[in-house]
Amino acid sequence: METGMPADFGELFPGSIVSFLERENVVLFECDNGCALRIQGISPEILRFRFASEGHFEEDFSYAVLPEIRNQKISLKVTEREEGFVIDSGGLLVKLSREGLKIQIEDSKGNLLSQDEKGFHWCENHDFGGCVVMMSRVIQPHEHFYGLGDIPGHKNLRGQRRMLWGSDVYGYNSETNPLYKNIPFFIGLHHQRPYGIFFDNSFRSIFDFGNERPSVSSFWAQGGEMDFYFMGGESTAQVVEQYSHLTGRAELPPLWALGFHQCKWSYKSQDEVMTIAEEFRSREIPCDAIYVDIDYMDGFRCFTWNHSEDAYPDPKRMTTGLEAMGIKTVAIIDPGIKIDPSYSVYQSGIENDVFCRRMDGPLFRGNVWPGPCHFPDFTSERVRNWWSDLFPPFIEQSGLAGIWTDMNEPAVFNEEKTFPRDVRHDYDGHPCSHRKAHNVYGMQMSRATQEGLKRALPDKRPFVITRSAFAGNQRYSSAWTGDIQSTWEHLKIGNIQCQRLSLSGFSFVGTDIGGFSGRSDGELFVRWLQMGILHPFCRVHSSGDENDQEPWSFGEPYTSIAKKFIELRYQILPYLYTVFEEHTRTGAPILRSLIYLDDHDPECHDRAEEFSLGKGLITCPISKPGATGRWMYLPKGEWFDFWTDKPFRGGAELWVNVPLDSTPLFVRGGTVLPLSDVRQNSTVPLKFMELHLYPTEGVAEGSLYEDQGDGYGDSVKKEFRWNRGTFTQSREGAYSPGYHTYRVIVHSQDFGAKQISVDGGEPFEVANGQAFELPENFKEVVIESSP
Ligand code: MIG
Repeated sequence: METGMPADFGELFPGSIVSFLERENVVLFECDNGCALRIQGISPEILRFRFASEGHFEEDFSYAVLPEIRNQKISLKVTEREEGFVIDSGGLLVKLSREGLKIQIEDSKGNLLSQDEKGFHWCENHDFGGCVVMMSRVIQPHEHFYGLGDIPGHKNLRGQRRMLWGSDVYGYNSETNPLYKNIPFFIGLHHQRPYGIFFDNSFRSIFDFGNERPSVSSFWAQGGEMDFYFMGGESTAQVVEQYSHLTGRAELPPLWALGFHQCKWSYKSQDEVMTIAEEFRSREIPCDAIYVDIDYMDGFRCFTWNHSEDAYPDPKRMTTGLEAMGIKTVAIIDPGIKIDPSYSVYQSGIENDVFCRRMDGPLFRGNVWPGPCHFPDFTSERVRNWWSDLFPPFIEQSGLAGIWTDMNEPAVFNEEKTFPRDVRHDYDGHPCSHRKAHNVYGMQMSRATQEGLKRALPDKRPFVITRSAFAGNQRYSSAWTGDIQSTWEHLKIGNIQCQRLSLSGFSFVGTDIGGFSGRSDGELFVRWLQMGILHPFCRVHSSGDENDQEPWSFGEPYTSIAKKFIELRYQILPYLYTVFEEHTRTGAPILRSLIYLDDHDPECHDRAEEFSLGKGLITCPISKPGATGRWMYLPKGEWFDFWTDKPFRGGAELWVNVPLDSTPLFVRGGTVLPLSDVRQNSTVPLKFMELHLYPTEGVAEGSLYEDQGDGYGDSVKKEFRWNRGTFTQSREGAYSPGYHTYRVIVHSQDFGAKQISVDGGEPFEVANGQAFELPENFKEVVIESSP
């Protein structure tokens, strides 16, 4: 792997501290050899370290961390000692050595979190100027590492070395490195103490977790500043929330974006799309969106349609027809704009000078699907505006509801697979080369696209999906894991990638269900779908090279099983939506890795396949052919089998029998799980809402967020609490859903309702003690039970 080290690489180190200064809550240390270190407290649990080898700091700018967060400054208590300085933020304690600026970080109880090995060091970059900036730390006994975006391979990164340099990696595997996304954030965990490091640097970077030297973890980048945030917290969950505080939160997508989506490369004509849609409806398989891939375009010219009779003669007719069936249309857009003087987007791009240039001035040309192309510089606000303005007429003419941004690593069909390094970028007023802008290019494209959708459809919440991403990308779009292969191994890889992304602040993610390249079979498809319906983003996609991959493509029994699980997706939709809404406020991931659920439990450290959806549901996908069951681990606490209601004590491994038409699925004891009726798409009004109670020691709680599914109108947040037969609902917000009744189902053998009194009214008898109806607006219900 290219390490980014110059050939005559010589490491340089800080000297000894000669001055210390505190200004506006930032502390600055200078060394006798001219280097400088700034430490800033963003919050008691988040410290920012910036190191400048020649003492000059760059202008403070970041695509990942918003200025209002970056500029938070709490006061730090600094004490000078003989061997160095102690800096106390209230939550973290930094011990800085006078010689060599080495840092040791402890939590407020004095527990060691991080200890420098060489610490800050650098070498001069003779080819490009500036420095390769490096940091190395000692790996602590039994330390594990998690996070880092979409990296495949084992969930625990210990022993691995990974590069971040967004790349188009068709048919990648677990060794492939780098991948599409660039999220320089990881979590370390040792002695039951987690911490996080976010390296806010967009140059090509490398993270080594004991690969080169077993006892050292290090990270470095080919340029820019050594600028990182160190996060503490009581638990991995808190560290993840610190990171999400730094890099921002997702907006709530429209509800339809959480439905089932169908995609293929490509549905070649609007007739074919309509046939697929009709097939969904005639088979009564729910579906909320169908995607059109690059072949809808006229010669791959973005923002155009191939209007020939056998392609898409009338896209508006198609999208209107689909809309009438409750299906939205999402179209792909690539960054490459075909060089064609008769093409309006090209003309406008030239007139407005939006395309990236080589260092001496000529426009950069690269081949992609349309042939030679120019590429907008999405790192310029002016260019993003130009791009956003392309959407209103395009959306208006074609009736699209969402946009899929692909090839935005950016991918080019050349040897380097991307732009040459000398290509120039604006970087929002900090002009630079592609070396610095590469890793944020896809993020800025999805940002401009989200803004484009907001301009086109101001009353709707935007839906964008991206392939490449940088830290903070969750603010602009959802993501999928790229060109995954149709194999059992890749089902597992996709599972881990989604968990890793969620730990890295990016929860609205999913895989190409069934796999993208190669050939799935019915069993693999169904097993993959059983996982996919529990991912925040749920879309079947395939390259279409070898076979069709619609829910009915594999015949029986697969079609019926696929239908059953897509229906389950719709039943859990109110729950998923509620979890998503929480995610937008708190940053708590939607999809949760075992390590997030319980980092004190060593069983949760390395087990990779189990994950939960929100707090209440946990699964462990079947990832082997021919399996009729599997071992899985339930975290501590009580759990109920979703299918049989059988209770289990967590903190133990168990064998789950799951024939092809079932999947391991457990509900956490103490949950109130809202499930709705099955609809053919998410815009059909609900008939009823089921509230499934899974009491533990007589108590269960849950919430339900509802709104009209799109737009920015009223909403309601309901909190349910069940306590030994007393059931209360408190609500906030004016939205009132269309249904009037809750069906309450108590999943507890030792409870049987006899008489129910709603809001102090006359008690009435119930026939079935474990299932009864309540008015949607109840406040308090008292239930007399037997035995
Ligand atoms: O070079 O648009 O990952 O989902 O179907 C391939 C065609 C380009 C790669 C995407 C894939 C998409 C395909 N694209």
